[in-house]
Amino acid sequence: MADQPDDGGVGDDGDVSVVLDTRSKTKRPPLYKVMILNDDYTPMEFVVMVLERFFGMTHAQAFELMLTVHKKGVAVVGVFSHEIAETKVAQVMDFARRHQHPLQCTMEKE
Ligand code: TYC
Repeated sequence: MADQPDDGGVGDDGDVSVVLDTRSKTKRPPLYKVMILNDDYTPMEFVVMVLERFFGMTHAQAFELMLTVHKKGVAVVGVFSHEIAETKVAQVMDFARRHQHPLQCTMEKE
């Protein structure tokens, strides 16, 4: 009885049956850290404005994070899906360029 060779999911009627594994192999989409980098020229107030405008921070939060970047060189300003992260980076880079500041914003897979 148990000695029949495995039909590989193809029964007598030729239909292919597959056992679907419904356990939690659902992949969450990868998240991306958006970071801003320190430089010697972008005014502190401009960085604060960027953090308020594009990352929804209060003035106090923005000022504190700006100081962290100023002192440490870089900081994560938020974590987003790939599409949102790309949009944030583009918005910041465009805003900085239009104001002729060298502020850099990058993203990195978490
Ligand atoms: N270092 C700049 C200055 O002294 C301020 C600054 C902070 C620039 C954060 C960029 O991401 C930055 N004017």
